[in-house]
Formats: sequence, C-alpha cells, structure tokens
Amino acid sequence: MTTDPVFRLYQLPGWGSAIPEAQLAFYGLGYELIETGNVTDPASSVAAIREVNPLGQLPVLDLPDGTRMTETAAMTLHLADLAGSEALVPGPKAPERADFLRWLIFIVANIYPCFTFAEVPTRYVSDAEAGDYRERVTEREKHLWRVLGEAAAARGGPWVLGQRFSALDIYVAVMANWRPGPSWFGEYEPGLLAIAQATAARPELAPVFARNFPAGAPGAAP
Ligand SMILES: N[C@@H](CCC(=O)N[C@@H](CS)C(=O)NCC(=O)O)C(=O)O
Repeated sequence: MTTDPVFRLYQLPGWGSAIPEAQLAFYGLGYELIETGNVTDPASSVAAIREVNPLGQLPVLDLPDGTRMTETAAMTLHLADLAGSEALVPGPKAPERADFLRWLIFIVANIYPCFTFAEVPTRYVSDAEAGDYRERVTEREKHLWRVLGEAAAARGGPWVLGQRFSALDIYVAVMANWRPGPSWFGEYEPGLLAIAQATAARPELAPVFARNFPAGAPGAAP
C-alpha cells in the first residue's frame, strides 16, 4: 500500500499556523501537525523552532518534496498553485486578483507585524516603556484594521473581496481572535467580525477553527 506524501506543519493551536492549516484542510491536502510550544516563551521549545526557522517564528511548513517554507503569504500562494485551485487565491485573470494581492501583502506586511512587535515588547523597548509601547502598537493595528474594514465594506460583503471568498477571509478569521480582540471588532469593525464568524463556520473549515479556537468563533458568547 502506498500513502500520499504529506505536508508537515509546525504549529501551535490558535497561532498563525491556523492560516495554512485552514488552507491545507480546505484543499484536502494531507498534513501532519508538529506542535512547537509557545515560541515567545524562552522556557518553552524556542530552541526547537529555531532549528527549522532562524526567526523562531510559526508557522513553518515542510512540503512533501522536503522544501521548507516560512511566511504565510508565500504558503498561501504556493498551496493554491500546488492544489491547482483558484478557490482561495484568485488567478491572474480574475478581476479580484490585484485587490487580493494588495490586501494579502497589506495584512502580512502591516497588520501581522503589530502582533509580533507587541507580543514581547521588551525585545524593542525597556521594561518601563513596555506597557505604553504595546498600547501604541495596538492603536496602530486598530487603524490598519479600519483601513481593511473600509475597503471590505466598500465591496459590499459578505467577504473581504465582496462576493468572492478567499484566503483573506481566513486571515481575518484567525487574526480577529488576537489583539485588539473580538469585542473590539464587534464594536468598531462588525463587518470584519461577521466575515471572521462566517469563515470559521464554513463546513470545510469549521473543524480547523474548532481545533485552534476551542472557545468558539471570534465574538461568540463565552
Ligand atoms: N511574516 C510571518 C509572521 C509570523 C509570525 O509573526 N508568527 C508569530 C506567531 S503567530 C510568531 O512566531 N511570533 C514569535 C516571534 O516573532 O518570535 C508570516 O506571515 O508567517
């Protein structure tokens, strides 16, 4: 008996690895999960993740041919190519393609680093400045979410790109669980929260979201 080669995803439930995990599940690609521990906690398995990613960041994805990838945006584009599918990534001729690429890079280049920078503030500022620094980074992040929320609202929903579901919705559904948190989204960006909830409820993605966020969809009643 032969078995299909599988992807190996270095991950921690609820962290950014949920983004490629959701895509692997969506495409029906076989994958194994390798838990790394809390990569921001020196007492956890930071050393192990540094062996597979010099930045010590999640996620890391090993492809069946042995190639090792970091960076969720790169994974998003490559998995779509490998799956031969435009279901999550509009193809070169699709009318949503340019917007898709714009907002994909906007999320990973602008929004995602806010989590990274504020997660361990003392990497960048002194202990005394850490609280204020985290607050300022979070304020910046709220502004960035508003920019994305406005663009999504202009397209009329129900997804970031309007009528067309895409990997952008998966990013929103994962990240809406993080700072500034689901209640902030509910108050200031209800459109993005609705996208997050509808994405997490999609039958092909619901098991991945349930595994990563056992408390339920972002904004769900506790
Ligand atoms: N640009 C990276 C960002 C990855 C990232 O920041 N991951 C977080 C976890 S969600 C992390 O590993 N943080 C630990 C650190 O930066 O030390 C991507 O899109 O994959």
